[in-house]
Amino acid sequence: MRALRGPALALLLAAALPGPARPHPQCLDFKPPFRPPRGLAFCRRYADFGCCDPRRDRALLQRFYRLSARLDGPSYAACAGHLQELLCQECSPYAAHLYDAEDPSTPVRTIPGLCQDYCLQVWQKCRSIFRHLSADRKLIALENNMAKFCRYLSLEDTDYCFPHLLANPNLNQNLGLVTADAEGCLQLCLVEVANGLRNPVAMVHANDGTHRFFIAEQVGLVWTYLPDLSRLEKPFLNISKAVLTSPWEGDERGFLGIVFHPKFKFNGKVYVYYSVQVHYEERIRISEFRISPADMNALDHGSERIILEIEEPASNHNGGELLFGDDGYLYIFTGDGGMAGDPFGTFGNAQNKSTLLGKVLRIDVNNNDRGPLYQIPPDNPFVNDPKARPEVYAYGVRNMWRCSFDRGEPHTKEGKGRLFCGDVGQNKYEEIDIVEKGKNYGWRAREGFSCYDKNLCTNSSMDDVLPIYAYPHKMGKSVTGGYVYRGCESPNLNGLYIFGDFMSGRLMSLKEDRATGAWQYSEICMGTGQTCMFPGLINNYYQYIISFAEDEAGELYFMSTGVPSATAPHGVVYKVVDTSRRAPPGKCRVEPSPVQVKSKRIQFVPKEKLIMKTPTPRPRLMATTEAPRGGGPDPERPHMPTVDWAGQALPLPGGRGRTPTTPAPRGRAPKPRPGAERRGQRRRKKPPGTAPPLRNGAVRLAEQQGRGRSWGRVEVYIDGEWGTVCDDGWNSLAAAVVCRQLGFPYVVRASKKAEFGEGTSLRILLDDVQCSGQEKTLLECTHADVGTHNCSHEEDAGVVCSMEEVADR
Ligand SMILES: *[C@@H]1O[C@H](CO)[C@@H](O)[C@H](O)[C@H]1NC(C)=O
Ligand SMILES: *[C@@H]1O[C@H](CO)[C@@H](O)[C@H](O)[C@H]1NC(C)=O
Ligand SMILES: *[C@@H]1O[C@H](CO)[C@@H](O)[C@H](O)[C@H]1NC(C)=O
Ligand SMILES: *[C@@H]1O[C@H](CO)[C@@H](O)[C@H](O)[C@H]1NC(C)=O
Ligand SMILES: [Ca+2]
Repeated sequence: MRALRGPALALLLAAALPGPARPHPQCLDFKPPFRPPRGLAFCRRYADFGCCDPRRDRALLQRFYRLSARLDGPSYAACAGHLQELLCQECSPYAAHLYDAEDPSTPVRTIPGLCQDYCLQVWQKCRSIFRHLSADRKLIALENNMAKFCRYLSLEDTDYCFPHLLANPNLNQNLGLVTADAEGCLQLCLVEVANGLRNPVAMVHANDGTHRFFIAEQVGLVWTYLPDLSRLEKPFLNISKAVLTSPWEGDERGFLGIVFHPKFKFNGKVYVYYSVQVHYEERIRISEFRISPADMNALDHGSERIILEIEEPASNHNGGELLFGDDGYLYIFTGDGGMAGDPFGTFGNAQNKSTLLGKVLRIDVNNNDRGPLYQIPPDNPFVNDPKARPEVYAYGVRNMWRCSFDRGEPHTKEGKGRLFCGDVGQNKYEEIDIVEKGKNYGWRAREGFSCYDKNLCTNSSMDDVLPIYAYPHKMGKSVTGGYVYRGCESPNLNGLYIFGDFMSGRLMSLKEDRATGAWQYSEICMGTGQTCMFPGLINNYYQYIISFAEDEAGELYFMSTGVPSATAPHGVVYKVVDTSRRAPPGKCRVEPSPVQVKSKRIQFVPKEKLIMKTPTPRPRLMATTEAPRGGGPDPERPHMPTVDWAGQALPLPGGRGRTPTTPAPRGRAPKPRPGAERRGQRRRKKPPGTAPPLRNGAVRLAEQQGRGRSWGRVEVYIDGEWGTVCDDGWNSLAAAVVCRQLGFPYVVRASKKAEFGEGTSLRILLDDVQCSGQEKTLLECTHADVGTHNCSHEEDAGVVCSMEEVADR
């Protein structure tokens, strides 16, 4: 066990898994192979893809010169080729396999595992070269016994030894390309980056070279994280007192967005977007804060200036994204004001340019220290339209949840500045839009590509822009917009727009066909088999995908939770990693500028583990390979990472390490979790211990549209089962009981006739419910006997509740 000791060893063991039946591409530093930045002069076979960069290649060449100087003329002629081949296996994409470095519990070989026929051939002609190649005394001792010698150098599986492995089409096809499963689902992996968060809605960076990141929780707290993933004890911002939200799952109100001014480094300004209640009126508020003069990791809480407030007629559809464009202007993404079907006014808010709801707004907050808090950019599209608010940049938006500007292709900058958004749909379709100035994105005339309001939709003067992609509700019911990947560490993902769905937990991607401009869809799954079998990587995540993020270096993250409540600390931040090809060593190194820390640091402790679906027990190693080889230090042994394994192996933000985890019992795989499933192993089950025990008469809402949990079909829990209420006499008194049970003080209306869908998978449990409105549960109202009814699911009852008094429209 040279080179791997102490914490590094513990970490290795934690990552130790039942060994592969087949090798997978992995280098001796435990990371995926890469495409060398320039060609290789010596190990040319691996010039396109492998584990050596030109520097390592030169070192191998030097070693070759040193070793061949020890050979006489005839030996050189016969053996130089073999010598080169043996040396160059360190550059093979399967190096870890050939040197037995995949299983950290066995010693690393000094000579790559050889196929028997090849070994015999080399032994016959050139066995003397081995004593120069390896200091392994045991090997040298076997030098004169061909059978024992070659057995000692053999690899367990004869197909995967050198050189047969090179000719194995299964291993060499698609090498270096993103792996997809049989259904075309791209196989990616994750790194856990932060956890224990309460509905993490946003993760942003300051663009100031510090590579800090800041994670916002819906309750109104923002935390500072350092590049080593430690969190500062003192919050960056705490406006939880002002922020309006509730513990109810799916509440769309709260702290929703944060963005650093592009010149934050110089002006210390940060903008936030949150829900507030002002005199019984619900609003969204966009405020400016300044950095604290005394602490670069905290905002000055007294510096708040309210830039803009917009009244919200209902508790859902509050938008929440804030972005700065390359133009230096602040983009604000509002929702249509809520309820269902954008019911306000003659044709809804989204198509009404004289309201700020259902819009993308663009304002200028630069030079606002004196005079107005914001100005209208002179080239805003409707500045000359007297019927339009001048802030409007684009309209016809329902509830854009997460937008991003494309950073552009790293070298050519192609695609830079494109504005991608996920717009949450009504009953049928979720969509991805590219937002452009002055354009109409269709809502409520259109939902996705289809008509929602037929009268509006057929009006040719609509002239709306269709989405680049829309998906039906069988795939997910609430889109979460993501990012075009432009990071450094996963080069194969460059140009892929990666997004997800809050309800179904599906991860998805779109790639533009540059010739046709069409967007091609691929689902993203979590890597199975050996795809994610690298130290520190996991392949599962919680289902409710809340948001995506980019760090300062452009790497991609997403946040999800197992319990989508603003008070449940089950949110995790994941970094997305493609193991099919990494960037060449050193290419993605960042050097964070120093941060002065005044508060206590809380070290990050990862909790999630790789899930092996069907662990293949690793065959016992052959007796000959069990003895530790290579007793003494060998100056000429293959290049192995020596120390700081923990600090180097993990592709983390800032390239720093993380705290080692407790070693897992060796040779046993972590048990697959309940709820892990093939499609991405997203977890549907809540973490244990979070659900309160159910009482008779408990209620829940099913078939929510979008993110709203304030309305839906009523489901009631009686004697161990969930069922529906079907009732033609269902009224607002009964609905009031349900709303109050769910924590909403107001009922907007009682919904009848299965408006929110038929709960056909459940039994009808209640009928003829008559309440005074003051009961604690529906069971306290008079009702027909449980399970006795003379109605069908077509009459399933629902409710529309509210946190505030709203007139039904
Ligand atoms: C945030 O502020 C509230 C009061 O405004 C306080 O009760 C709470 O403890 C603060 N939280 C943190 C983590 O500082
Ligand atoms: C558009 O919105 C404005 C502001 O809310 C409102 O006064 C007006 O009545 C709306 N127009 C229509 C046609 O609904
Ligand atoms: C189509 O829309 C325009 C502008 O919104 C409106 O003036 C016109 O009356 C509409 N036409 C019909 C047939 O509804
Ligand atoms: C269902 O039963 C109630 C009384 O229990 C009765 O008033 C009502 O007419 C019945 N409805 C139908 C559709 O049979
Ligand atoms: Ca649309």
